[in-house]
Amino acid sequence: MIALLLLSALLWDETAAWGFKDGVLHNSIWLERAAGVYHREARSGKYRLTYAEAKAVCEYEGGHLATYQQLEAARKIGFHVCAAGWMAKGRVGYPIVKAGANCGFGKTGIVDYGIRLNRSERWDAYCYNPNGKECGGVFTDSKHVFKSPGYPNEYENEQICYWHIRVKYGQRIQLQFLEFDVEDDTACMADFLEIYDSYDDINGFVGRFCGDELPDDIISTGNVMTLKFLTDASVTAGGFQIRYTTLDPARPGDGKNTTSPGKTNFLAGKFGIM
Ligand SMILES: [Ca+2]
Repeated sequence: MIALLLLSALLWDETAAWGFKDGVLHNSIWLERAAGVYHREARSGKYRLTYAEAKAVCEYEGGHLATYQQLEAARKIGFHVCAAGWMAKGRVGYPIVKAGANCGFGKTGIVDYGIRLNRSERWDAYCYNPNGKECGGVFTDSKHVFKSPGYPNEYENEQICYWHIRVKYGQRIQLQFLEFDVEDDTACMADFLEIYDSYDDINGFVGRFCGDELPDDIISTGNVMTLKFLTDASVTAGGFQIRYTTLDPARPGDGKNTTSPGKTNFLAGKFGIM
């Protein structure tokens, strides 16, 4: 009994460690997702999570570490990640859809490292949470409307959402803000939405937005974009709806005209991710 209490105290500590601290949300970052399974790595980078930390990462948002079967189900609908992560019961592996020389030893399937005896080894995490809040994810459709979690109700405190957009190679992404109301402060330190002209929240920073003024349209340079929404521990607001559509540069007029009243931020340069 005492051991159980100690264990739950330890787990609680681990979970709390992934919450807010000094006004900064220490959490892992959102990566790919399919069939309720998603891949997470520590904010400090790849292969930094012990088994207990990986468990805490998943449980922080109401999920748990994915089982081998759940990872395989996700793989079957296209979940392909070239990074080993913890699964349930201390197993480590990663899902490969497309065989490649640099990843998965040229095979497809779950690359299985087996059940690890040393739970202090550091890997990424594969979480399972089919009922997760509509907060983040990977989108490949030609258009979609993102809503802040809970919209049209106010968003909650201590949220962190990553929306990654990846459209066809050669296409660009146009973001149009339909509704926008995020707790206002001078430097957008409390709650904010950040836009990145890349597939992560490190490169291609476009802007940080808060308040209730509708930002201008934003058009990507390439076929990927990332939106990151982060809220602090107090004061919420109405939230937002943002529509993205794809632009095909080959089609005359696309990328030039805009249906929005504001000016369009056409990002310079061009790159793509297949
Ligand atoms: Ca707030």
